[in-house]
Amino acid sequence: NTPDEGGSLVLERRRQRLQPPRMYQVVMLNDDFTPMEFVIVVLQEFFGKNREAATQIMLKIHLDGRGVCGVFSQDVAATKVEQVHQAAHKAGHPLQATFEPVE
Ligand code: NFA
Repeated sequence: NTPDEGGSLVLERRRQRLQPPRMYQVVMLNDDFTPMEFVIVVLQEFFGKNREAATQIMLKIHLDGRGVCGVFSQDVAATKVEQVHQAAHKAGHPLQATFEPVE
């Protein structure tokens, strides 16, 4: 390695060490069957939203096709998605959620 490459490697390692953990947004998808009230309750129970915020997010999903429910570390985001799927399946609704990295 040239001295210049060695310097770049040090800078790269410093940059990587300083990165905060990647965050993931849980995205809920619209469908034609899940009742609006069920979505509002899910947003309150699993995402800590109050009634007003939950209603706004639900309507955003209804109108735009998708909406962000919250931003979490990867393991927490995966758990939230699983909780939504379990609650929806138990109630017989097709409500879907997924998570994706922010940025
Ligand atoms: N589109 C659903 C309805 O009209 C409501 C809904 C909103 C479903 C957000 C899923 C997500 N009953």
